Amino acid sequence: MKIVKWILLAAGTCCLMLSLASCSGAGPAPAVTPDESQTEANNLITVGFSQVGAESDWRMANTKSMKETFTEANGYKLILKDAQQSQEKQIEAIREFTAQKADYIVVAPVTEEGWDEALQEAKDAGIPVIIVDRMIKTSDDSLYTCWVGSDFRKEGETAVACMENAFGSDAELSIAHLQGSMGSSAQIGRTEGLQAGVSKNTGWNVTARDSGDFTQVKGKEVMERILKQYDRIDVLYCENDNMAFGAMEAMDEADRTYGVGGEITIVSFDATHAGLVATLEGKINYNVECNPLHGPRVEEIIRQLEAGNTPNKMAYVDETVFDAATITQGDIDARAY
Ligand code: GYE
Repeated sequence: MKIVKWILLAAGTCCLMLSLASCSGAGPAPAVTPDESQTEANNLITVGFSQVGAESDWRMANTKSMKETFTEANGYKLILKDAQQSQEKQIEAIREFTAQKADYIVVAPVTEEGWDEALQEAKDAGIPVIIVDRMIKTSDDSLYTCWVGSDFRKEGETAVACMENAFGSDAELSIAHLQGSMGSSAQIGRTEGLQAGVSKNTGWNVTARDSGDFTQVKGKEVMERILKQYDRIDVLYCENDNMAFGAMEAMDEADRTYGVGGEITIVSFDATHAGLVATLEGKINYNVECNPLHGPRVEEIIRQLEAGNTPNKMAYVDETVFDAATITQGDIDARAY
């Protein structure tokens, strides 16, 4: 393909030189070299990426990973659209990428439901769609080529196992549950994990439950309300680090203690750099990892597709959990996000 383009370009250049020579009369024809940058631009693989937004540290790290991977130097042209948490904007972006005839469409879907129509249009245009991070619900699996992300239900189960170890299964617990963006896979899976723990451990009660939309500001607001309403909270089950930071502000202002040796045990998710610092400081008791570095994973999928191979339809990322009692500075230093 590259060779064909170069031959055409070289032939075009020769014609141009000949015609310049014939009409200019005297003097040598000016040297016309192929526009190399133009040639390279034509060979780039175009990737349209519809990102959820910029709601959390996790999300920023995810965007950074995609930007660092899909560079021109690596052979890509990345068209990144930030949907500011709006599914409508994501659908618009998918339609734009389809109209632009992108080589690949990558979507980090804000919620699970409601993608079929836009994905069908992409499929009809012959554009492979890669779903990343959260998952979609569809009755037709052929609407996407593959998915890579986390097992959110398993993350929830890991968090519950930490609570069982800490309190024992017959403990009486009053749990405040701060949920992420409703309808997102990360919220659904982590909530399901907790629900399973509550059904199993009969002394566990979810005293308060509300969504903080994965943001620090809303996490603080929701926690303020919860603290005003309930005197006894044993565990804050918080579906991401940023909401935990907001909740900590609310607890500080209300003079409620938390973390190691505190009144309220905090279980959080993501284990971002700042989240791990808070874990090492003993402010967060347990932090379940969620890895946002999907850029290279998506690129590997694209490489396989370019080579005519069939990548795995679904790929889960390996993840761990950090405990305030055992985390080390080395764990934080090893963190790339
Ligand atoms: O946990 C949260 C972000 O979908 C895994 O979204 C992602 C979640 C992550 O806003 O911080």
